[in-house]
Amino acid sequence: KVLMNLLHARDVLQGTSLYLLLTESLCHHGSGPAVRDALEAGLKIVQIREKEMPTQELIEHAKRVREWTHAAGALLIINDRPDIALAVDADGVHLGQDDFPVEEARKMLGARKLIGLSTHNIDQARQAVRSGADYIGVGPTFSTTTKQFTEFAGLDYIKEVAAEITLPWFPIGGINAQNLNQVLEAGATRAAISGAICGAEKPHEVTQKLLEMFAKNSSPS
Ligand code: TZP
Ligand code: MG
Repeated sequence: KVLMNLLHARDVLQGTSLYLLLTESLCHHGSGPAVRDALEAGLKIVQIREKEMPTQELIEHAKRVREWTHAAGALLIINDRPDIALAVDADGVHLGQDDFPVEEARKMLGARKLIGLSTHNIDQARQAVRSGADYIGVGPTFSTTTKQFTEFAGLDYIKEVAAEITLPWFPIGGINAQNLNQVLEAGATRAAISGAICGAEKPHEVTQKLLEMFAKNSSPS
């Protein structure tokens, strides 16, 4: 069963193009309706990203999203918190450069959980591969109000990653249905998106549109 889970989570990750970062405060109609809508449209990976939510509330929230993602055959990743990923039996954790080091998180989570790492330049991407991360975030691509940055990695960083990184990787930062084609043209086959889905009037429609754009481009490899 452990091996099955391991294979399953990595298979879903390999086959997935669209990654949703779910944040309550960005959601037009609340995060529950947004994520259920997106899952119904075919989303296969969700990250709960709540920087301010008290721990107990976060656990209850994550347990609900865990049920919905399980029902949809989708992965659940928790931002920043390996402890909560374990508590709710999420599929993994997403870490930033200043969070738990990947090696330490791996000791806590074991081989069967996924660990993602945000990277902002090619040296960090290479280091992420060496650290044993399962996938990387690549950004920020465009300007965004979801997170404050001083520097943009832009489309050039996507091109660098496309040329040499073989782990699954997700461009992130200000990506939406209007600019996704630029990201795909730069060599990406996947993307991580928050505001454009959570904040949409109709998250189902936007998710469907984004998934169609990926499908037209090529399948993730
Ligand atoms: N890391 C890099 S950009 C970003 C994070 C968490 C925010 C992504 O959100 P949006 O709304 O898709 O720009
Ligand atoms: Mg973090």
